[in-house]
Amino acid sequence: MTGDGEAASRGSRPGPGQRGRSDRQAQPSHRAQPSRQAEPSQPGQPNQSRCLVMGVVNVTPDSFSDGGAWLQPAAAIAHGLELARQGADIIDVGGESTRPGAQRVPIAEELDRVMPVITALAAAGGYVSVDTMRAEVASQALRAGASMVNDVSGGLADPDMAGVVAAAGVPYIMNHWRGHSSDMYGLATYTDVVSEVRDELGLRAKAAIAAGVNPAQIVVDPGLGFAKRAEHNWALLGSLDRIGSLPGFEDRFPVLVAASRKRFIGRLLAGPDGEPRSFVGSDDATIAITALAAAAGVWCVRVHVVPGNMDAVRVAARWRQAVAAGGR
Ligand code: PMM
Repeated sequence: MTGDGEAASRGSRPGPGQRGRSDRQAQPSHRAQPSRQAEPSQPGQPNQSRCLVMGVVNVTPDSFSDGGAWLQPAAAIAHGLELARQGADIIDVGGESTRPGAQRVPIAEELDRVMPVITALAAAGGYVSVDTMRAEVASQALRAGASMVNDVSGGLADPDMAGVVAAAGVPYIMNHWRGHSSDMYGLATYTDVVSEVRDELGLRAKAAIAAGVNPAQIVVDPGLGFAKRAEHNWALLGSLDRIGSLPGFEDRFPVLVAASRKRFIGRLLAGPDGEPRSFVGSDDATIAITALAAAAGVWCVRVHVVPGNMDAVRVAARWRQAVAAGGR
């Protein structure tokens, strides 16, 4: 059980809005709950008293941040179990790199990469998210025990994705996206990035709901690095309070932030020679972003390293509690 006493069995767990899957009228109540004391999470058990921590397992040879490290199933499974042991609330398993310029992986290869890992982690009791743009991969992953779909294309890459999510009644992370990695920087043109990302996410959320997805199961993500340059990423991080409130929706959606090890952090921290900081060398800065994002009320952070980020969300929960108490 979580510190909040939530239902723990897979499939009956509450989604991001903490409501049952049949509650179609329900709107997300995603805000962190500063009035409650943050409690340490248990492996695989989402804990809504603070911002959740999603640990990343990239089963790819070429992800920009950790490509190749977890390509073998045994290594990926061991890594996922370690992230859960460290307290990750969700383990996000993906088999297709989205680094800038990446070409698509054939579906058979994506399935070969992720299915043994998802099957093993779910069987071990982990709360597993499948990071895929393909409806068929999502469908097979959910049948194998995944509890959540993380679609970096927000449903744009595969028109069948929303139907799969709707039928399964699981939480659905919808990332802001404009096109595949092979040409995404050509799409990084904005007049007002925050407004345009909100508008486009709103359209994606409406399309998902029209396909039957329960609005209470939708989580939105500004899509840092996806058709965005550094200045766009920083503008979005500086406006996190606006990301969850989408045009045409009265209530806010929970927000996920995935800044971990992204290039714009390495560039900010470049040395005097202009050389960007390495991906691993950006981990402390990722923790700083996690603390700020969690203090701003985001629902979840997606990270490569759990312990420091877990400390950051616990500090942020206590910080929010103090802010809510108004100095008393
Ligand atoms: N970024 C990556 C992969 N999956 N999922 C969501 N929801 N949001 C993201 O920004 C996101 C993602 C690419 O980063 P990685 O190669 O380090 O996993």
